Amino acid sequence: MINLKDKYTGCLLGLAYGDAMGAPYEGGMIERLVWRFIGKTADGCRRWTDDTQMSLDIAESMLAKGALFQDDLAQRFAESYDWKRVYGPGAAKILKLIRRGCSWRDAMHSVYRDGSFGNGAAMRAPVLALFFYDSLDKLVVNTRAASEITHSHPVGIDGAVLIALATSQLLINRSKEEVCEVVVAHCQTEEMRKPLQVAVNWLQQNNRPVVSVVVAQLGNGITAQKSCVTALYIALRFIDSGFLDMMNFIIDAGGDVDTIGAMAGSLWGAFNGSSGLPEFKIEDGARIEETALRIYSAVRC
Ligand code: R7I
Ligand code: MG
Ligand code: MG
Repeated sequence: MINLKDKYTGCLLGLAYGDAMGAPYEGGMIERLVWRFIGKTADGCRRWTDDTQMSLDIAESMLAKGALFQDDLAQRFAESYDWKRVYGPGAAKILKLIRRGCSWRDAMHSVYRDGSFGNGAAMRAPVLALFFYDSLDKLVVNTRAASEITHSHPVGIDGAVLIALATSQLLINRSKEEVCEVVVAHCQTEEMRKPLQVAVNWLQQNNRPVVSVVVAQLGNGITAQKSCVTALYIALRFIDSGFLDMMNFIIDAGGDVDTIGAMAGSLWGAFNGSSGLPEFKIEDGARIEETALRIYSAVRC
């Protein structure tokens, strides 16, 4: 049986591995070319992107404050913003506004009137499960609060809640069926319910469609609707296989590879622990592991 401490580091490192392994495949020709030049540290470690950065921001804010404070978190998101981490276009605008002194409550509606339904809240949601894995209610409330700063659209929030809940259930060794039950019970939007039903049916019937069918039915895009269920489905399908088998499937699926990789990577790591992860030279690996252990100590004492 994998111990909880190993699952904490597995979850956060799994997120960063999925992000860093997927990043070279994200975007068009120009983005990929730029990433060839900036995607590695001087000592050959693979860099991660906004997915990991915003997860670390949440962890550091909550560890410093002892709870989730939206004002502090918004400030940290804004201070960490760096174009080299390839943020989503709407999120980048919001964070730059906050940096210039605009309140996050005003900034969050400045790009999309109803808030963003991008997958930017979901990609950073697994870390919330590390804080609240033992209370579904607290996990939902805090995930919503952490999402709202940049993604107040109901679909953006629904995707984040889905990923946070699934992470929490895998941390406590729930079966695929139990994970699906919890996420279906909490799903609030039709946009998320539709692909979720498809994925649940595939998992129940042990139907293993080829990658093109997965992409056609569940999506591989930058919106929550087109990526969160995809990541959940792939993580559950590969939960008893190797991390690299899962990542190869995600790379073949294409699209928003770093973010589907980050979400699926954290789910896989939450179940299998860091001892199941492959050897991989990643930027700031020690810091990521230490952050997970600090959360573990804060939650368990
Ligand atoms: O969601 P977000 O932070 O992007 C995250 C993605 C991940 O792939 C990261 O790795 C990074 O590369 O970016 O950024 P947003 O800009 O808020 O949302 C992403 C995209 O979703 C937008 O650029 C739009 O294409 C789409 N989108 C919307 N389109 C129309 N109307 C999000 N909300 C809306 C909307 O309300
Ligand atoms: Mg990214
Ligand atoms: Mg991405």
